[in-house]
Amino acid sequence: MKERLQALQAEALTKVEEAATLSDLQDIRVAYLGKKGPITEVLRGMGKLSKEERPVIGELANKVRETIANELDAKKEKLEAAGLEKRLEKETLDVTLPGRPVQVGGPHLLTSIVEEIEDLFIGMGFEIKEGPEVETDYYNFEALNLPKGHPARDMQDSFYITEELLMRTHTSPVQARTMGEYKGNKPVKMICPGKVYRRDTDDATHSHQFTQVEGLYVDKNVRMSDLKGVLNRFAKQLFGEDREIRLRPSFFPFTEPSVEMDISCKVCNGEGCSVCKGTGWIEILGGGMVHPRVLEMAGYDPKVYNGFAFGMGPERIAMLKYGVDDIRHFYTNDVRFLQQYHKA
Ligand code: 2NM
Repeated sequence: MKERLQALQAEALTKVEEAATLSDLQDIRVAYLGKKGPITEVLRGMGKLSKEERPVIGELANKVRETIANELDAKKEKLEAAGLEKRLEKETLDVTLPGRPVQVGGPHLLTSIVEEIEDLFIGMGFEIKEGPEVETDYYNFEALNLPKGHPARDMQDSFYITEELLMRTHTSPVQARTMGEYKGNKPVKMICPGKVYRRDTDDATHSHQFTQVEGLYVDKNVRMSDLKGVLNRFAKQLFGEDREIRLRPSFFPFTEPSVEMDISCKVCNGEGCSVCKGTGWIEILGGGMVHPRVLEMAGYDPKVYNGFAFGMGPERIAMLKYGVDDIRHFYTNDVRFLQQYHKA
């Protein structure tokens, strides 16, 4: 029996030695140490042994069992360590590789232009004012010297919500509201950027929704030359110090006299080209001296106060400054267009 146990131990240890996988080891464990294994069988047959032999064989059987178990455990640890080593080798990570570039967003070109215009006027002492996009008929038309039946009301075909409410067709109602707020007894120096709406068919130069920035300066002794000075600074700062401006007479219901402002064409430097249609000048905004009726309706005495106002379209300004050929690029949000204007 002793020889049988020793042979079993030798046999088991050889198999452990040769085992290549964890599942081999499990098979060996079941085969030798399991309930139906040979060692259990030997122990079962101990009843037939003499009183002297029994403890000796018992002790040996336990030792054999323990030796095999220890070897199985040791080999298991070895296989596991080798497996881990192999996996780590396969999964090596080169931390020195350059990272994949992350797509970083940035402000929309229109946002950048509006902010540039805002900063420029803040620098000249204007405050920024906002107002509702759904306006009353009164503030959008009436208070701006556009009474019912005025042809300009049909001209700017509007999105009406009710008889009295519409999507604002310009940002001037914000100025009418501000003048009303200041109750006709303190100066107003403001610009109002924002979205406006007109019933137009969209094409390369028209959009039913677009952006405006309008300015207003009301005080005692405000003159046309003040308007010219402010607009000259604006044009040079935005388009380049080498640009010239000129004012041409025009007409708006809310200003008298009214003007339109051109800047000298940067493409041909005034020589005449396709961008300026041979004139050497490009129209960029309109303005004038606030109509006495507009001041009066807002509560300002036109004999004491006067003012200038102007309005521009940031889309048009951005198109001229960056050579954008279609206003719809601002709204279709093709990242290939938008990304060109993200500053580094
Ligand atoms: C323009 C042209 C001329 C203008 C007038 C006013 C207000 F509220 F003071 F009457 N705001 N904006 C104005 C005047 C706007 O845009 C081409």
